[in-house]
Amino acid sequence: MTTRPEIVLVRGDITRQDTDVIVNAANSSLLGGGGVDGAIHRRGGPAVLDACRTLRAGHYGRGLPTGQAVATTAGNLAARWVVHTVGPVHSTREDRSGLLASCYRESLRIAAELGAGTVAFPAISTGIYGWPMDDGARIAIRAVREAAAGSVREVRFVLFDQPAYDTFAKALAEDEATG
Ligand code: AR6
Repeated sequence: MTTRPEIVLVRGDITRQDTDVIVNAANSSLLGGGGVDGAIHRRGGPAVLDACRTLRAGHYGRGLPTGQAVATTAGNLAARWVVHTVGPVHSTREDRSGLLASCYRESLRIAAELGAGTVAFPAISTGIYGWPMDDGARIAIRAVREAAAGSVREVRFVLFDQPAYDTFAKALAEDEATG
């Protein structure tokens, strides 16, 4: 029997989470940036960047494609691993929601491969990549509900401010209502 992970919403800073995995909203270079990415590298320290550089020197020589995910050490963070994923830049001309769902699905697949019990996600693509929060929240919750999560018993969405938290709470309630 596979049990679905519990979805938990918290308002806070993802770099402060004590989950086994924290997910980074990275870019395909894997070499850092602003937003969540900058905060994770700052608090995780050089071990995270070193691990990313090693990935770039090996299998990910061309970078990590949008919608995919890869794990590294979490360095000085409380988490055991960082799973880096690359969200799509929002577009009004093209539907990229499948790529955004893939970020959540692939991150959970990697977390389960590691045997992680708890995973913290930021609202991927809803910052610098411009995704509207309500749509980003709906896609995130649906993707997590539908994913094969293996060992993962808790998925924690870490929302940076109250409007983001409220938007996720509404999307979660609506998703539960529609089954
Ligand atoms: N904890 C939790 N959520 C946060 C934090 C934090 N410490 N900091 C920001 N957020 P973003 P993206 C929220 O821009 O849109 C980077 O330069 C933020 O309010 O971090 O996927 C990468 O290198 C927003 O709701 O990620 C890429 O180039 C959400 O996290 C690019 O940004 C995601 O915002 C990725 O852009």
